Amino acid sequence: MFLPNNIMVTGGAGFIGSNFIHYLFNNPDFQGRVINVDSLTYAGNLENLTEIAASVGEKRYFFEKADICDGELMEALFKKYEVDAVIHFAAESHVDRSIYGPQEFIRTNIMGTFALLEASRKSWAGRKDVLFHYVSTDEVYGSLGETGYFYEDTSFDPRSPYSASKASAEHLVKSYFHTYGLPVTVSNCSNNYGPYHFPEKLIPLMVANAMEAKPLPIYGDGKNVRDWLYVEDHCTAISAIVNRGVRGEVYNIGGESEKNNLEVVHTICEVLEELYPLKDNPVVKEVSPGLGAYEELVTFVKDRPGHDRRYAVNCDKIKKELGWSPGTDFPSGLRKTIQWYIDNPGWVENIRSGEYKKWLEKNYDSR
Ligand code: NAD
Ligand code: TDX
Repeated sequence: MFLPNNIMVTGGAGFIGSNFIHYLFNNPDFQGRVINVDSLTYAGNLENLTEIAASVGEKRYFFEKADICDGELMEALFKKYEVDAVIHFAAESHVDRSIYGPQEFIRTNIMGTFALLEASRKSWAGRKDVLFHYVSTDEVYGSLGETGYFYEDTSFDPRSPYSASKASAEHLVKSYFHTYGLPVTVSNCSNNYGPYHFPEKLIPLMVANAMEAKPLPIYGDGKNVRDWLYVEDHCTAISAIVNRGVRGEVYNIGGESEKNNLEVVHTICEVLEELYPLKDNPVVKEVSPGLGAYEELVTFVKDRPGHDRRYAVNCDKIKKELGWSPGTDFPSGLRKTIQWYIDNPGWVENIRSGEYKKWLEKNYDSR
C-alpha cells in the first residue's frame, strides 16, 4: 500500500526521478497521481517518460515544466493538485559541473529546496498526514580512508560545491521538522546506476564512449571507491521510507557494493565484449578497426579537484527498521544497465547531439 495520493515528484525528468515514476506506476499498490515538476535543464529528459505518459494518460500522470525556485508557483501547484507528498529529487547533480560553475547549484539545490519547504509549510499548515521527503546523498559526509563507513550520525564534511549545497539543503529540511513540525524524512544514498543515467556520470559515460570507440577518461589513479546501488533499489528504499519511515528521521541507503573506478571500467569492458563484441560493433569497425579490446580505450586524465577518495555507507538502520535491502547485486545490475544502453542507442544519441554536446564543447575541451 502506498499511502500518499497526490505525489509531487520534483526532478522527475532526471535519472532517478524518472525511474521512480516508472517504479510507482509499475507498482499495483500505488493508485494515486504523480505530478512531475521539472524545469528541464540539460539533465531533464521527457523521453525517459514517454511510455508512462502514453500508458497512464492524463488521469494519473501530470507534467509541469516549472522551476522549484519559484515559490509562488510551487504553492499554486500544491493547491491545484492537492499535493500530499513531495519526493524532492530536483537538483544540479554533477560534481564536475559544480566545480566549473557552482552558482546554479546554490540556486537550485539550496534556494529551490527552501522555496519548496516554504510552499509545503504554507500549503499544509500543520497537517500531519503529509510528507516532504528529501533525497540527499552520502557525499554530505565527506570522504573516507581505506576503512570505516558513513552512519546516519556521521558529522557532515562536504568537499565539493555540489555536496556542500546538498548538505545545506538537508540542514534546512531538518530545521523545518524541528521548528515548524513539518513531517519530513531524509535519505542519504550512495552512487546510483541504471537506465536513463545521463552520460556525463562514470558508468553511462564509459558505456556510451566504449560503444563509440571513444577514450574512457579515468581521473587520477582510478583507485577512488564508490558504493554502487542499482537505481530500482533506491526506488524501493524511498518507497519504504515514505510508507513506514519515522518522521524527522534520516536513513542511509547503499548498495553494499564497493568498487574502485578501475574495477568498474574493467567490468564494463568485459561485459560489453560479451554483449556487444568488438567484431559486431559497426562504429569500431569504421573508426578504430585495429582496436583489440574495449579496455584499450582507457585513458588516465587529470584528477578531479578535491576528488573524494572513498564513499561507503552503512545502511543497517533501514534494513533493520524498515526491512529494506538492496535486491540487485553489482554484476547483474551492471549487465542489465549495459544491455539497456545497447538496446537504446537513440537515447544517448539524442542527448549527445543536443544541449549536452554544446556544453561539452564549451567547457570540456581541455580534457
Ligand atoms: P539528474 O541530474 O539526472 O536530474 C535532476 C533533475 O532535476 C533534472 O530532470 C532537471 O531538469 C531537474 N531540475 C534541475 N534544476 C531544477 C529546477 N531549478 N527546478 C526544477 N527542476 C530542476 O539527477 P539524479 O542523478 O536523478 O539525482 C536526483 C537526486 O538524487 C538529486 O537530488 C541528487 O542529489 C540525488 N542523488 C543522486 C545520486 C546519484 O548517484 N545520481 C546519489 C545520491 C543522491
Ligand atoms: O569521466 C569520469 N572519470 C572518472 O574517473 C567521471 C565522470 C567520473 N570519474 C570518477 C569520479 C568518481 O570517483 O568516477 C567516480 C564517479 O563519478 P561520478 O559518476 O561523477 O559520480 P560522483 O562524483 O561519485 O557523484 C555521484 O554519486 C553521488 C552523483 O553524481 C551524485 O549526484 C551523487 O550524490
